[in-house]
This record gives sequence, structure tokens and C-alpha cells, in this order.
Amino acid sequence: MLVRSKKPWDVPYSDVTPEAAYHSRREFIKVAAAGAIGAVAASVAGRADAAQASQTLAPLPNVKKSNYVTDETDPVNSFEQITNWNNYYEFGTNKTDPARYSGRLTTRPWTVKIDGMVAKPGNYEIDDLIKNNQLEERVYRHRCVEGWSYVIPWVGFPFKTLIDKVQPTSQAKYVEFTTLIRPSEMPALQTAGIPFPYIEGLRMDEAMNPLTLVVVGLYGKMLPNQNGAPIRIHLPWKYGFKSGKSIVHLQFTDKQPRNTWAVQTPNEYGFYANVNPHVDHPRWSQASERVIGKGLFARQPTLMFNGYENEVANLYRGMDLRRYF
Ligand SMILES: Nc1nc2c(c(=O)[nH]1)N[C@H]1C(S)=C(S)[C@@H](COP(=O)(O)O)O[C@H]1N2
Ligand SMILES: [Mo]
Repeated sequence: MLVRSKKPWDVPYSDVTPEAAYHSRREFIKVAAAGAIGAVAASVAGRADAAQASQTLAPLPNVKKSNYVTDETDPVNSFEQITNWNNYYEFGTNKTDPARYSGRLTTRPWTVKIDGMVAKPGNYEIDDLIKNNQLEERVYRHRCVEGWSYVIPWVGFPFKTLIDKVQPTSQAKYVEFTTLIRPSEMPALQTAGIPFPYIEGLRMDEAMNPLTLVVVGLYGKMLPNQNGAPIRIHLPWKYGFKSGKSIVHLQFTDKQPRNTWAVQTPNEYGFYANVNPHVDHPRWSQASERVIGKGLFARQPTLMFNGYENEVANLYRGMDLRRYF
């Protein structure tokens, strides 16, 4: 048997979560759709584990409900699940390493440099980005290429609103993200086995899609370090590796970015990384996934574009998705 330790997400959901908390999370989705979320986030965070784990994280001001509420049927995962099963190789390659080792990361001051083919390049302070953009909560399913997923109440703003402000020129075809590399605070830079800094990128139309989110928080509070503080990206129809964490640089360019995993292992990871149950990874099937919190062996079918097909399929019309994986 491969079961090494009994984590909350290895056992059936009902075994780890009191009935009341279970209902409050389902409720969370409904209430978020209906009204202001401040009070709702607080009530969810009122659960003992979430309250303890997130007490040092500042609440984010002025978070509004989103127009993009999915009909996600699984409950939102707990703060504990979302922050203890992560990929952030700068802190180690085990899923629990980021929670264990990212505490030392300092995320202030923090500047995101924006340059390249853009009319208004500049250095943008994280707290200005938080203050000057209308934050909203988006509940998205997050599917990792390795075969697990969870449902996260992100806080952020559409990438499109930032792009509209900085005004890329007509030459810009892609945007490239570079993430932080800081040896004094990142213990696994030499041992993780991939090159750093971690680089990702998007086609402009993907970046401008209304679902594409610049993430600065979750559960109504500042982003925990292990989830990519203070600023990361998330595209719910793509595998998790597209969502670079702790971004320091956005460059608009006419060349397709050489994203880290595609450079590292080109036959396994491509530039597009769209969730696609019909295109398997060379070493495993992508037809199903394990939902964190539902039990180790409870797999469920993976949906085309992770279930966001209506919103994004048009971006890829006419493309051979086996070739552009
Ligand atoms: N800088 C950086 N960003 C990264 C990674 C990483 O190792 N370093 N891992 C990626 C992968 S493979 C995944 S699945 C997601 C995980 O995000 P999560 O821990 O919030 O679920 O982050 C992505 N962003
Ligand atoms: Mo991943």
C-alpha cells in the first residue's frame, strides 16, 4: 500500500469535517453568489483550523462578489487543505514542503516590474495594485497536471484590467511572467531539479480572457506564502503549472515565452497546458483526478478545459490540441 500518512485529505470528507462546517462551506458558495462576502469569509474562517492557520494573514479590504460564480458542485476546500498540499519547488518538491519552508519568505516591500512592448511600463507596488484594483472573490477549481484538484475561494482581479491600464502595443503577442528567485529565503533552488527563476507565459488573448485572475488572496485574506504570496496568477482551465507564484516581472513580447516545465521536459509539458482529459501525459492518464478531501481512491472524471469550456474553447478553435498540449 502506498498510503504513507493519514492526512485529512486521505480520508473521506465526512470523517474530517463536522457536519456544520461542511454546510457552511456549501453555503459559502451560495452566499458569495448572493451578496457581500466579507462576513461570509469571516464565518468560514471562524472554523478552528482556518482561524488558527490564517490568523497572521491580514484581511483584504473591499472584496466584492464576482459576476463569475461557477456552479461548482464540490464544496470549497478548507484553508488547511489548500495550504498544505502545494507545488512551489523553490521550497522543496514534496507537497508539504511549501507549507513547512515558505514561512521565511518576506513579501514586503514587493514590486512588480512591467515592461516590454507596452505603452506604460513601470514598477508597480503590490499594495498599490491591491488598493487600485477592485478585488473580487472567485471560486475556481484548480487542477494540477499531476492529477489532483481542489476548489479555492481566490481573491484577486481580472488580469485584463491591469493589461488595459498598461496598454501593450500591437506588436505584443504574449506576456511572460518571471517569478522570484531569492537564495537567502528559498532552500531548494539547487535541489529541486528545475531551472529558476520559474517562468511562465500566455498568449495575449488568453491573458485578456475574463476568467484569467491576478490572485492576491484566498479566503478573504492575503495570500499565504505557500500559495504564491504576494501575487500569483490563476487560469482555471489550465493545469496548475501555468500559474506562476510570487511574480516579480511581467514582460510583453512578440516571442512565445519559454516556460519552465516545457523547457525542462518538452515531451511532457507544453506551452498551452490546457486541461484535457483526452490528451494523456506520457506517463499517466489525464482522464480523471483525485479531489483533495474526497479520499485517496475517489477519482472523478476530468472535464474538458477543467469545466470552463464555454468560456474558453473559442480561444483554441482550429488548433490541434494534441500537438499544442
Ligand atoms: N514560482 C513557482 N510557481 C509555481 C510552481 C513552482 O514550483 N514555482 N508550481 C506550479 C504548479 S506545478 C502548480 S500545480 C501550482 C500550485 O499552486 P497551489 O500550491 O496554490 O495549488 O503552482 C504553480 N506555480
Ligand atoms: Mo502542478
